Amino acid sequence: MTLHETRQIERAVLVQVIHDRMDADEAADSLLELGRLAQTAGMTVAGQLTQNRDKPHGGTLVGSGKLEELQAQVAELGVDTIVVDNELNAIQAHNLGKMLQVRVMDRTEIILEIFARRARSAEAQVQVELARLQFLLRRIPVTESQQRFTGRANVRGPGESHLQLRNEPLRRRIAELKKRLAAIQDRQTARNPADRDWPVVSLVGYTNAGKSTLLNTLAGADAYVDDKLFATLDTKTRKVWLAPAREVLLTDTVGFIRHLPHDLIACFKSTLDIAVQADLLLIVVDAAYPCVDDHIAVCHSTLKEIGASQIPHLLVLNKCDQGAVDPGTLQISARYPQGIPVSARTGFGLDGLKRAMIAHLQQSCSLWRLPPATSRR
Ligand SMILES: Nc1nc2c(ncn2[C@@H]2O[C@H](COP(=O)(O)OP(=O)(O)OP(=O)(O)O)[C@@H](O)[C@H]2O)c(=O)[nH]1
Ligand SMILES: [Mg+2]
Repeated sequence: MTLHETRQIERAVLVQVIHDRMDADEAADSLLELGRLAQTAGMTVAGQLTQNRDKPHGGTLVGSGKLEELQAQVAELGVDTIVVDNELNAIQAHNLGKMLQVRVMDRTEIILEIFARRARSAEAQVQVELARLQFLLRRIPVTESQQRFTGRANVRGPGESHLQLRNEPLRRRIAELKKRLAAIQDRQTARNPADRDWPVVSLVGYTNAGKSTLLNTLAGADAYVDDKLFATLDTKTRKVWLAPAREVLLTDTVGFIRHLPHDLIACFKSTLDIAVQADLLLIVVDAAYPCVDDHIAVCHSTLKEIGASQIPHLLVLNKCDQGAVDPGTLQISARYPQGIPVSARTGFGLDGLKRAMIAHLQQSCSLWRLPPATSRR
C-alpha cells in the first residue's frame, strides 16, 4: 500500500460502517464531510455505501454481502478509489485493495493528502511529509503479518528483524526530517523572541469556520480564504488595534476536524503551539452549520489534546450574516448565551467582539496592566 498523488480526476465511492458506538446524525454528517474531503482532494464522488454493524469486520471492514455489493458498485460506476470514513487497520486496507483492485484510502489518508497538496512553507511541507511517513510505517507491516498467518514466516524473531531492515530507509528519512524540522523551528524561535509587547490572541476552530476571513476583516490582512477544507496550514500573525493602547497580535492557524489524525497533530505541534501559548483563544465556529454543536465539541476535545484547554477563550459564532434578528442567530445565541454572534464577511458584531476581547485581556493579561506605552503605537 503506497500513498499516491492524485494526478487526474479520480472517481470515488464513499464507504462507512456505522457501528454501535456511533450516533446516527453524527455518522451522516461525517459521511457528508468525507465527501467534501474527497472533493477537496480533487475527486468526484460517484456513489456511497454504508453498513450498520455492531463493529467493523476485522479483515474487510464490511461484511461479505456488503463487500459483493461494493465490488458491483466499483465495477458499475467505474471508480478508481474507495474512500472509507472509518479508520482502517493495515490488514483491512490490504484486503480491500486486493479484492476490489482499486485504490483504498481512509479518512486519515485523505486528510494527509489534502495537507500535502496545501503545504506551502518549508515547515508545513516537512511536517506533512513526516506525518505521511509515520502513517506509512504503520501500514507497511501487513504483508509480513499475513506471511506469518500463512506460515511462511511464523517465527517471530526473524520476521521482525526482516521488517526492521526493510523499514530502515523510512526510519532514516523520518529521523532526517525531524532534524530538519527542529532546525527550522530553532530559526523561527530566534527570529521571534518570547518577549512580546502585545498580548497574543489565537483564532482556532473547525476548518472552514471563517478564521482567516475574521483575521482579514479585523486586521485588514490578506490571508488565503477558500470555501474548502484546510485552506490554511501556515500560521499568519497580524497586529490588530482594538482601542487606544490596546493592540493584540492576532494569529490564524490550521483548522480542526473530527478525527484529526494524531500523526498530524504531533507533526503540527509547533504550529498549534501558537494556540497553547496564547493569552486568549477565539474559538470560531460556523453558526449556520446544522451540526455546529458537534463542531464545538471537536474544538474543545482538540484543544484538550494539544494542551490548550486551560487558556481563556471566547466562543465566536461566525456567519451570522443576517444579524441579530435572524431566527438562526437567535436560536444559536439562546443555546450558547456566552457566544458572540458575528459575521466576518459583513462586519456584523465585530465591535462587540473587540469589547469582549478587551474585557478579557484587561483582567488576565499582565502586558496590559502596565501603563500604556504611547511609543508602542
Ligand atoms: N456567509 C459567510 N461566509 C463566510 C463568513 N466568514 C467566512 N465565510 C466563508 O467561509 C469559507 C471559509 O472561510 P475561511 O476564512 O477560509 O475559513 P477558515 O476557518 O480559515 O478555514 P480553514 O483555513 O480551512 O481552516 C469561505 O468561503 C468564506 O468566504 C461569514 O461571516 N459569512
Ligand atoms: Mg483559514
